[in-house]
Amino acid sequence: MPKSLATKILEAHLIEGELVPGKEIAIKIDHTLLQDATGTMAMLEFIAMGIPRVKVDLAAQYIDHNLLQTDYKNADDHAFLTSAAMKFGVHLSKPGNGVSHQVHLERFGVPGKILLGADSHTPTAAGLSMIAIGAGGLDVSLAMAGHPFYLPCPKVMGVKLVGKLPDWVSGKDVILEMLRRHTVKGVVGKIIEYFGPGVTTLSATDRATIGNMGAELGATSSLFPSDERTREFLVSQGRGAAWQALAADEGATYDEYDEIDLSTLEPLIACPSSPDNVVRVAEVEGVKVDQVLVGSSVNSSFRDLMTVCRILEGQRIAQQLAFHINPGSRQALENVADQGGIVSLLMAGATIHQSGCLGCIGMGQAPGTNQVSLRTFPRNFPGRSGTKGDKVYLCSPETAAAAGIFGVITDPRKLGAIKAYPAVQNPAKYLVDDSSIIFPLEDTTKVEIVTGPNIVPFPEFEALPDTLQATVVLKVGDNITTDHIMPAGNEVLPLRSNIPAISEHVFQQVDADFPARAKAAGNGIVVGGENYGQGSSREHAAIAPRYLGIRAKITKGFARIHKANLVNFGILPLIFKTPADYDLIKQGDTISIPHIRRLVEEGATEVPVSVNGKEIIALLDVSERQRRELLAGGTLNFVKHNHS
Ligand code: MIC
Repeated sequence: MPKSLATKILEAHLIEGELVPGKEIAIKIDHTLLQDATGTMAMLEFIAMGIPRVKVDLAAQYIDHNLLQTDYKNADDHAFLTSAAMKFGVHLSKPGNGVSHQVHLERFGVPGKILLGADSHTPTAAGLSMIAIGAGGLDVSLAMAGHPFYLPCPKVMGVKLVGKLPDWVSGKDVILEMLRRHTVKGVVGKIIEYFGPGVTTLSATDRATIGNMGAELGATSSLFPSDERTREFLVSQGRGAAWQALAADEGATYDEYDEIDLSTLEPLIACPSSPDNVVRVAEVEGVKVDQVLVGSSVNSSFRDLMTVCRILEGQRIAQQLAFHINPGSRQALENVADQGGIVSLLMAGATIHQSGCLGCIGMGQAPGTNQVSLRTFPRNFPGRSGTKGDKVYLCSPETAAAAGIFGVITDPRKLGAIKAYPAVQNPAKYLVDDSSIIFPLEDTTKVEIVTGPNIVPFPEFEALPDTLQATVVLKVGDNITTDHIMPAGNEVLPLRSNIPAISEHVFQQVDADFPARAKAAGNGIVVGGENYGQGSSREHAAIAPRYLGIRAKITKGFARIHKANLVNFGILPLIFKTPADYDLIKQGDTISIPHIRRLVEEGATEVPVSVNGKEIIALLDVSERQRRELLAGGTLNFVKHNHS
């Protein structure tokens, strides 16, 4: 039977299970990716496993998130990560070298391999035909130690691309169209495989943009064939030998289908405050813009930056508007400089920052009160910019540049009156400079791991009790993001290796009293709506609530990575069997889950829960392996007990 490309790559990596959608499978991981915000904890977890050297083909540690050094904390973490990477055979990309996803695409990605990254935007590597999956730090550290990665086998959704993008429309508009159609929860549990004649019209970096924001659809991963455009990109990086042709078999069928005619797409924009709140740019024209940010984890490649340079060439940024560039990598910036783009940016009045995530996770660049900010970033969840009540729009580099010139949201096609569409191509041969990467050492015996006071020991967590009595500490609605649960930003991110300290910020924006209430309750439960925990891969959104005593979450549904993280740290991920039962529970209620230990042990998928004297049924949809981890109080306890 003809197979999809996703099926072929998964089959080649399958270690346990069968490729039956929804059933747990274990796959071999070829590459791992850590960034610094998730990486300190993941590296500590790796160290705790006592393995002398990573056991994957290629492991990379990037320093791209916590770049502001307002005190010793981030600098301490950078020193720790550098020393640990050198000790364990991990490639280390230094601060300022770029965003993990962009650098991995440029320097390390290999078609047909599987990449596991402790960052939800890891699927950017779709641009190079990799199955790249975001996961919690613990799952990535286990992969570094040579363990397989467990996940529910995804369905494969085939999206046929036909036609060619019109001028002033680019990769960002394709993924915004997907978000308009499918919403932030529409693709949970699926890999999106793009195919069809339109694929060859998209460069590797446009494909990377589309892969990156597949995370916003809830997709497990996104995938493109490896074709001439893939080869062209690898050759331009001096890595042509890594290329191989990969495609679905002729006549392959998919679990679900969609089709996009690229030639009919228009410039699109995601309005505040969700990536799926998508409209045509033309519909919101005229909104006054205060800030424009181009770059960070998506739309920060050479093509994206150079497009902005060419549009701004000979123009001036509108007065009272701040226009910032966050290059995706040092390499992208060097190549833009090489082709004269920097002068255009500077003369237009743009500000150029170091390569990194920066404002995308609230590491600086927060907008002012009531200000409108247009960003080429992947996310605009409420408050994520660092400003409460923020008004953040997501758009393409073309739309960002148009707003920069006109000072208001403007359909970039109107720029056609000023100049021809630049239609920037990636260089045939990039300037390549790997001097900001520390490559693995052969002999690591002399490397000492450096830790500072910012790194505090990981807390002990208890095993699952026989019966759980707990208070509903918080009830929230649909689409709660991990940014709601565990905010990022300049104040909180430096606490990622200090669980007691970071836990004081849990649900900070939703309900500032949450930490105190949860601690006072002893055992706590959080009740949520659909797609609970969407967004980032940060395992701190599970560890910190667990530290505060949260033992179960009962929701109408979970996002994939967050659910796995909950199990990893011993929190029961329960789902209302009857969604209307959500209405029976209110904050402050006492809930009892009798004999929960026995039920988990016996493999029960339906768990009776007593709420105010009434019994409701919650579903526990976890694998055998996850049951053992839940019983132990989390994966670390499970691993410790099974190795002692
Ligand atoms: C994000 O974009 O939300 C982040 C910050 O990159 C996270 C990772 C983290 O919280 O450290 C992600 O996407 O997984």
